[in-house]
Amino acid sequence: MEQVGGCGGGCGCACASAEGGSRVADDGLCHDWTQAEVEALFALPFNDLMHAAQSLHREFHDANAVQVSTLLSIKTGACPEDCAYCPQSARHDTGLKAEKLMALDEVLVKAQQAKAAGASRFCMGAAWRSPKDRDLAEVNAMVGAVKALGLETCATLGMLTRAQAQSLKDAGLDYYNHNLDTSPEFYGEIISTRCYQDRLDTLAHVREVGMKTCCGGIVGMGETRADRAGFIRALANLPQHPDSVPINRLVRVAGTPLADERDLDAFEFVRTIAVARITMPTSMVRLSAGRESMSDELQALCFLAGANSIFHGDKLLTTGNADTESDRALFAKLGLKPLVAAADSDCAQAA
Ligand code: SAM
Ligand code: DTB
Ligand code: SF4
Repeated sequence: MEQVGGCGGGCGCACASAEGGSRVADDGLCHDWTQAEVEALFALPFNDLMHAAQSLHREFHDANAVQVSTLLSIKTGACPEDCAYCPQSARHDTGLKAEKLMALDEVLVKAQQAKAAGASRFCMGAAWRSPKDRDLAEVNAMVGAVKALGLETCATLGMLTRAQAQSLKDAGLDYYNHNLDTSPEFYGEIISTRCYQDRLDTLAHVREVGMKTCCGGIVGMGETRADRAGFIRALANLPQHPDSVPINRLVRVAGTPLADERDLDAFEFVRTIAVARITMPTSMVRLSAGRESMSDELQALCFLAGANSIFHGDKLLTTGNADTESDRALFAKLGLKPLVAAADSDCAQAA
């Protein structure tokens, strides 16, 4: 088999660096992928790519366990940002009804339902550029109450200062989701109201206070393969690999600038998952938005490529998700089991 290149072999795969030496950092992982190396992974024959991804996957994870999260939009719509994909931007006429921050007791009912349906993590999303301090106090109360149900907690509230990150951490938040979304080069085509560095700064604040990061992005927005490689490279070269890496396939929403975007080729989507798995071998890779329009066979290929996390529940934030009954049937057909939350890590590492 061709060498997949780049990691020096230290992260457990069959890679050899172009220079011949080990490039493994203190955490045993590689954070210095070149664009050429990541593009070379994308260009591998499909079977070789899948083999490399599945081999690494088995080294670091239980191959048949899938982590299950449920999303809730706790504050919907009227967002001042201009993200071209997003139905919640006030700049796009998507017909979405804006709603204010949900009450704590309503959130708790949803969290209980999610737990009963098998979720181990509950992720609360708000359509904010960044939270105001009085909003954060309410979110902190939600975090504490959801955690008390025995669920892992995750939130995605926009940009955070370090003090805001600390306050969420103190409230018991386990994960903060903040996506890079795409490559640094393509980013300006999609969002103009905040820059890549703003996102990197928020991720740094989250890491600095010791919270786990959930960071990924979207494919199928009209980007090139080089952009997809640049996006994965940006994630893999972060000072710490994100604990969770959500890979979203664009959900096209009428009224957004990307409503008429062409479908991304299904194999290219699977390749993106595989390259994420190879470059970030210990991270949980989430087959995220877009599952509603995927066949069982495509989802199975994504699991084979190393995806080991999903969003479960009828809704994502504002759009539909794969039907819960279909998920149950798919897990049964594939012999997959929901991953039970570990005390301090969601990564079922073999090593
Ligand atoms: N407002 C916060 C922010 O942007 O940081 C948090 C919520 S935002 C909806 C979270 C993520 O959802 C985005 O970064 C994007 O990756 C994803 N997302 C939003 N709309 C999407 C769509 N139509 N298709 C796929 N993913 C989408
Ligand atoms: C992520 O990367 N995907 C989720 C979660 N993080 C918050 C959100 C997907 C949103 C899809 C569009 C919607 O439902 O509004
Ligand atoms: Fe607002 Fe987040 Fe949607 Fe961007 S992705 S418009 S910041 S809710």
